[in-house]
This record gives sequence, C-alpha cells and structure tokens, in this order.
Amino acid sequence: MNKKITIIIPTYNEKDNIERLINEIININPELHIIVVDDNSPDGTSKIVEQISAQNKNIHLIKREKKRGLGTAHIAGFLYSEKDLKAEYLITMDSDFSHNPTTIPEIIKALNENDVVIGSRYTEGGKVVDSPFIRRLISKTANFLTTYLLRLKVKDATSGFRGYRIEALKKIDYDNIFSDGYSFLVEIVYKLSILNDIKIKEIPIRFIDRKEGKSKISRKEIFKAIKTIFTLFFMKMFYEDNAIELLDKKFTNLNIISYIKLRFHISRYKKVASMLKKGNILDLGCGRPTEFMKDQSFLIFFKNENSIGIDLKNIEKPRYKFIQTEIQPIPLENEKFDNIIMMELIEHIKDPETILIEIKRILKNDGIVVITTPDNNILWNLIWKVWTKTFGKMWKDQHISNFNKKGWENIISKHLKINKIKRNWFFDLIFQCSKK
Ligand SMILES: Nc1nc2c(ncn2[C@@H]2O[C@H](COP(=O)(O)OP(=O)(O)O)[C@@H](O)[C@H]2O)c(=O)[nH]1
Ligand SMILES: [Mg+2]
Repeated sequence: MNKKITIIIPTYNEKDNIERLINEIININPELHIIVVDDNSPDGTSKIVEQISAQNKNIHLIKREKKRGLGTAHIAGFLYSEKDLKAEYLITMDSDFSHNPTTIPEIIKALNENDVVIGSRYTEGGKVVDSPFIRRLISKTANFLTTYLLRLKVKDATSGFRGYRIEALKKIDYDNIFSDGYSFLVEIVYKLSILNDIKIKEIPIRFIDRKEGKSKISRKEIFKAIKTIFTLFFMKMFYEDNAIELLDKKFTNLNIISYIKLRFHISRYKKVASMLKKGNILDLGCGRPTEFMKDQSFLIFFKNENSIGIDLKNIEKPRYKFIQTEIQPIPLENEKFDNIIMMELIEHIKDPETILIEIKRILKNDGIVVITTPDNNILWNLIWKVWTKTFGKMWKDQHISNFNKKGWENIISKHLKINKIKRNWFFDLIFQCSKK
C-alpha cells in the first residue's frame, strides 16, 4: 500500500466497542492510520485509546473537551489527516460495529476510481439488519427529502461509512459548513455533489444495529437534520442559477426574509434576461436591490462585458462600467444602446414620462427596453399590508408614482411600443418595449 489512508472514528461513550474495533482494523491492514475523535466520553473511552496509541504509532487520539457533535468530529479528523498525516484517502466510520470493518478494503479500492465512496444501505445489495422501526423511518425520511428536495442522486445520504479523497475535500470550505451533528453527513455530500468534477459511488453495505452501548441520535438532532435539509434546499437555487456570487453576505447568515427577497429578485432577473437581445446593456438604477446583495447584481447575473450601470448612489468597486449621476437627463449620447433595463425604479420618479423620453433618446432604433415595477393593485396592497404588519416597513413609502397595470400601460405606451407584459410573483410587472 503506497497511499496514506486514515480511518476516522468519532466516539462518545464507546468503551465496549472501541478496542475491539481498532484491533479488527489493524488485522485488516496494520498500515492504516486510525484517528479516534473522542469528546471526553464520561465512560473513559479516550483512556482506552490513549493506552493503545502509546503502543502503536498508527493510532491517534483527538481528545476534545466536550461533546460537540458527529459533524465537527469528522472535520477534526479531516484536518488532522490532511495537515498532520498528509493522508490521501480518508475513511469515516462509526465505532459501534454497525459499519463492518471488512468493507474498508472495498472502499479503498473504489476510491482509486472515485472521489467519494459511500457505504450504502439503500443501493442494490445493501441491507439494514436489526434496526428498530423508528430508526429506519428517520433514515428513510431524511433520504426521501434529500432525493426530492435536493435532487441528490445519492441513495444513502445519511450513511457515515464513507471514503473521501483528500483532493475532493479540499474543495470544501469547512468554515461554511453549518451543521455540527449528524446532518453534517447530508451537508457535506450535497456540497460535494454540486461540484462538477466530483465522482461519487455507492457500494452496498449490511448495516447492523449496534449490540453494545447506546445510540446518540436525539430528537434535537432530528430537528437539526430537517433544518439542514431545508437550508440546503434554499441554497440549491443559488448554485443552479450561479447566483451565490450576487450575495454580499455569507449565505448561511441569511434569514428567512432575506431568502424570500432574494428569490423574488432572482426570479425577476431570469425573466428580464430572457427578454433582452444581443448587444450592449444599460442598467438604470444598477445599485443593490436589497441590502445583502451586491451592487450591479443584475449585470453580474447576466455577465455581458458590454454593460454600463447608472445609479444615483455611488458604488464601491463596480464590477462593470459605472456612472454616478442623476437620470433626468441621462448624460449619454443618442441611440447608443441595444438594451436598456430599468428595474423597480420608475415608481420612485415623480414624473415618470421624463425618464421614458430620455430612454427613447439613447436607445438604438431597434433596441429593447425592459421596465419592471410593482402593479399597484389590490393584491399588491394586501401583500403590502401583511408584510408591513409581519416584517416591518420597506420600500413602498418611497414610491411616488403608484399605478396599476392599466395605468403603467397608458404611461409607457405614450413613448414606447409595448411588446410583451410578464409578471414576476403576481404583483410585479415586467414590460418589454421597443421604439414606436
Ligand atoms: N466525538 C463524537 N462522536 C459522536 C458524537 N455523537 C455520536 N458520536 C459517535 O458517532 C457514531 C455514530 O453514533 P450512533 O450513536 O451510533 O448513531 P446511530 O448509529 O445513528 O444511532 C458513534 O461512533 C458515536 O460514538 C459526538 O457528539 N461526538
Ligand atoms: Mg450506531
């Protein structure tokens, strides 16, 4: 064996299992490095491991001062494998013999061809033995959610019996891992799965319920797992739309209101983007749409190098060309742009027609204009009332021009030809226009 391989085993009160497990692993291959991560188990598990490791330099003990969860224990093992042992393959397993050590050579073999290998109960040939009904239900439910919400192709996303190539793990920023307990297993496999160049393979295992000691999974861990899956579900959208780069904050620091707002803006971006034509773009009012998103978010989303953004407020480090200016008048030459977009801005202007005249002037004759603005209808006002009551005041106070769909159609069509009207989330209008 020329590769350095570590076996990472988290333990909490496993005095009846750990020594026998270590011996069985040594019998399989004495060159394997075993890292036990013990959270100061009251039953003295770490003392047993200390004694063994004093005799055998391949046995390592990471002793943590208190119980800190399975996920952080795995990470501690990853870091030790990478930094201290310079290992290439890392294997994680439970200490209670639910994971049969004789599977280790199979995992190693599969790691030669794959980045991540999962010992799977639910792939063909896999099995669960002697597990209580409730445990099976929890595990099945978690896997059902990861399949349908996260669209994760892995059949057993909660299995802790795994192999990882260190090169794959290096692509994960452990600082951004938000789950510390069992649901860490879902989070890390999900985050690995969305990287393009990662190969994940499941190999069947027989999972046998523990004979010695007690399970440490608690009701709290189950709630935390549900929270993890839903948080990842929200994240999914950003990866899919490549929109994580629009955030000015760490994703995990967003709250539920931020998620709602973000979904709203990105949903509009997609629709607006689909209405544009080839060529250059002017974004009127290109500043951040909400406090946790970046300035020029739409332009960053759309990725057209021929873009200019204009805003009343200054922007630090603009990603695309930027002019800070009033927009009545717009300090640009006539017939300059293929596309002009103006999102959620026109309602802030006292005399909306003046800006439409300016847009017409700088638009090329065959250019496209996309304007978005709230539809001041009953629904919008209702949503507004509920929102203000629930979450507090937002932007509506600054809306000087309030019209419903008909009203906006009348104003816009005085200056431009309306080709298409779409809606974003029922109450937001999107007008695609051209010159008359
Ligand atoms: N270091 C550490 N190990 C833990 C912690 N919670 C569970 N473990 C270990 O993780 C493995 C899986 O736990 P177990 O209770 O068997 O989970 P179950 O098989 O899902 O019931 C066992 O080896 C436990 O000793 C923890 O907070 N810290
Ligand atoms: Mg167990």
